[in-house]
Amino acid sequence: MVGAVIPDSDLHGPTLRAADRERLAGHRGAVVWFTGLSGSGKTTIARAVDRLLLDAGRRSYMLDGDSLRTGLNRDLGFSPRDREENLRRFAEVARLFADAGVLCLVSAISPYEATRQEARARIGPERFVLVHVATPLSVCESRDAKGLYRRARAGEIPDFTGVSAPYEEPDAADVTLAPQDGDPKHMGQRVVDALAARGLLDVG
Ligand code: ADX
Repeated sequence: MVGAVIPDSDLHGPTLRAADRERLAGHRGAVVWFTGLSGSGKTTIARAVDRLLLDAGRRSYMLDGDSLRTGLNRDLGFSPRDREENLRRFAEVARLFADAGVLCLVSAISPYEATRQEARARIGPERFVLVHVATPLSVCESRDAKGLYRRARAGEIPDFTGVSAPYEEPDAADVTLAPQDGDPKHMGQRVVDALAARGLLDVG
């Protein structure tokens, strides 16, 4: 029967500690944070990672800029202050997923080094993996899947990352992916390999 024996201590502290949940899941709770320009391929690679993890029996969940910005973060725009708040909320939500024993895949431009470092510190460096999708601006702009670069160049979108707002290259990415590293599926596999090498896909 479920819950037949409940230690008294569970009624007074956190009911299940993160370690208990990880044991249940069979792997670590962690955050894989993809940073890079708009159109760099962050979300596509995160989808590949999501699929690979699911097929390997690991629980993962994706949070991406476009989806959070229509809900939780719909009050926020693209000023430096709003981007910082956007990413602070990303980090808080991702941290909860990690506590729940899930491998949380965050995909957001996250253009500031300081904000990425704050996310790493808040979530915990032992369970935070920064993936830099280092697709050059010229490539992102030539793809222009959403037509945003063209509009930004025409002055229709202010503060556009890479055009009229900064993107600070990460100082210390755990994984760096460039176009010559292959297609999104190969890149996804590289990320999964990095997670395995860090011991995040099993409980020790
Ligand atoms: S972040 O800078 O705060 O991390 P986030 O990843 O949530 O950005 O959102 C980026 C997405 O919003 C882009 O992929 C693009 O579709 C859209 N967008 C709209 N306006 C802008 C802008 N001024 N700069 C960058 N992206 C924008």
